[in-house]
Amino acid sequence: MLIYAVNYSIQNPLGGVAPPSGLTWIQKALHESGFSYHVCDLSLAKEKGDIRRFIQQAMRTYAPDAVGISIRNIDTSVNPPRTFFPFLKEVAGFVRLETSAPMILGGPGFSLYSRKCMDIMAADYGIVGEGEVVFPDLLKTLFSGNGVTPELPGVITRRNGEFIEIPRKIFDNYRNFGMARHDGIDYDAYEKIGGYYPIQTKRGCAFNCIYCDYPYLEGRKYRLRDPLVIVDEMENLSKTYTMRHFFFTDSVFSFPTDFCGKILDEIIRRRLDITWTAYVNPKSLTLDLVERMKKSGCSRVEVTVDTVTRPTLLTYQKNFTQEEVFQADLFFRQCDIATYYWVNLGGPGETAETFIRNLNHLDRLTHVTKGWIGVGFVVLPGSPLYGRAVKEGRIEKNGLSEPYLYVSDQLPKDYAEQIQRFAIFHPSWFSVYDMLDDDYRKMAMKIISHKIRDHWPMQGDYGRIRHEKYHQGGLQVFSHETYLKTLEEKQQHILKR
Ligand code: B12
Ligand code: SF4
Repeated sequence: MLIYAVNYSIQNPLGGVAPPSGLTWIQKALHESGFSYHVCDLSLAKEKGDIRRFIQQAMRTYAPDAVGISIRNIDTSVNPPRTFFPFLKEVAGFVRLETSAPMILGGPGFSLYSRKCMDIMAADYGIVGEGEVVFPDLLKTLFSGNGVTPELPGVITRRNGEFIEIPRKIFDNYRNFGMARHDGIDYDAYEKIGGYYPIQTKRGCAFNCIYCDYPYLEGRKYRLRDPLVIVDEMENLSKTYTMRHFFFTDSVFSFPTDFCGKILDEIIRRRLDITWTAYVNPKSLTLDLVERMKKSGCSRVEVTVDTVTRPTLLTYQKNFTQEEVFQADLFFRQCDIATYYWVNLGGPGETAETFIRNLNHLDRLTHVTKGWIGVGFVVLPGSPLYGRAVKEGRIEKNGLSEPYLYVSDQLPKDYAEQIQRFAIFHPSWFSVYDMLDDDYRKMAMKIISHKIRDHWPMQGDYGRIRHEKYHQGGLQVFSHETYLKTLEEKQQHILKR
């Protein structure tokens, strides 16, 4: 049994709909090793009560010999971060009520917080990192019944109450993994909730942005799939189900640019009737590549610039220059590609001066379909920021069992008010602070309940309403402390209801 443990409450268009992409690769590996499997996808549960029902039904129907749980999310990664550990504990509890079969954990969230997950979920085994090779091998060893503790790369388990952890491995033969298997995933249900097929073209990121754990999760060297196989997979999916939308799950889809170009050319050559979106980086973008993006069905790009001043681009260790950010903005405008910008102010090295300069530079971007301003970074195990936070005495070495948010202590006192004012005068920009506005929440609820995939026009409308409201005196800006306090009160109120 493969359980996709994604909290149903964040499976919505604003948080991004994410089908179990890791499990598509696990399915493929199990199939090739001769195992049969069933997927229990908790992210399709609509109500809280469905979680137990989904698990119970799946367990009683299939009586599995082993249960693999895919742990994707650990927290919301916004300010303040909300942890999903209680949800994960609940999932494990429901599984244990049904079976004593070995429980094996994996997934990106697990790879970041393996010990904590093992503890709160009382799991038997976990696999840190990629699962294609190790998961079937672990099952074979367990089912062979010789009682040997499997010494396989990435496996974590306990012996006499102590953790045993075998170092993980990054697999060089990724290119030979071929094509993921999507048969256990209900893409028609995902189509109804505004989903995208997850499709991976490579693993790894050679850059070293300070807050980022993707190189830790996927490796620092690019491992590329065959472009023909990638587009075969896309073509098969688009012919099998009704959904037409793809999300390239690569850390950065646009880099290396020549590899990205080969995939785009193949989609264009086959005239696939699809749309796609992806994380795109300003590094080395050319007008020619952006034109091919448009021609191959790009519906929007997600650009994680994070910061735009020269000093903070350096402290954030971003791999592109300020000039490349503005150049990319121009290309997207020329090709009329919708652009979501992700900015995170208040990270390491941010000062009062760079903070204001950042806002001024954001004002210079000409083609922002939607922009999001976050404050601070959740410190992720495996990221360079982790080491810096330890050095600065913010967190203890090996002491990260709960999400910790890193916010620069040199920000101007009224940074929250400044972000809100910036957004009010730039209707395409939003931030965590909008979440306290009832009109924003209403708009978000409408998007969620009507499953509106392309929701930026509605957000743009809200941006304009917000501007008018502010002028009419119906909208006050507030401090970060007030934000935290009010958010807490609102959440308590919802919990009571
Ligand atoms: C693409 C992506 C997205 C896309 C997904 C689009 C789509 N259609 O799928 C979008 C933008 C929607 C998105 C949204 C969010 N994301 Co995101 N996302 C990613 C990203 C870059 C890739 C995930 C992926 O698909 N990988 C490809 C698959 C093949 O790899 P995999 O899942 O890791 O699976 C492998 C192994 O983990 C393992 N494995 C997986 N399952 C299992 C199960 C078992 C039993 C075993 C043994 C092994 C195993 O084997 C697999 C094959 O090798 C990761 C970062 C990363 N580089 O991993 C973040 C990541 C998963 N996201 C993260 C977060 C937080 C979120 C959001 C909550 C953000 C938010 N506040 O909205 C939302 C949640 C959405 C949701 N509904 O769950 C975090 C989760 C960790 C954490 N801090 O909680 C990550 C790790 C990024 C980070 N900052 O660290 N995301
Ligand atoms: S933020 Fe993007 S470019 Fe930077 S290290 Fe992470 S995945 Fe690579």
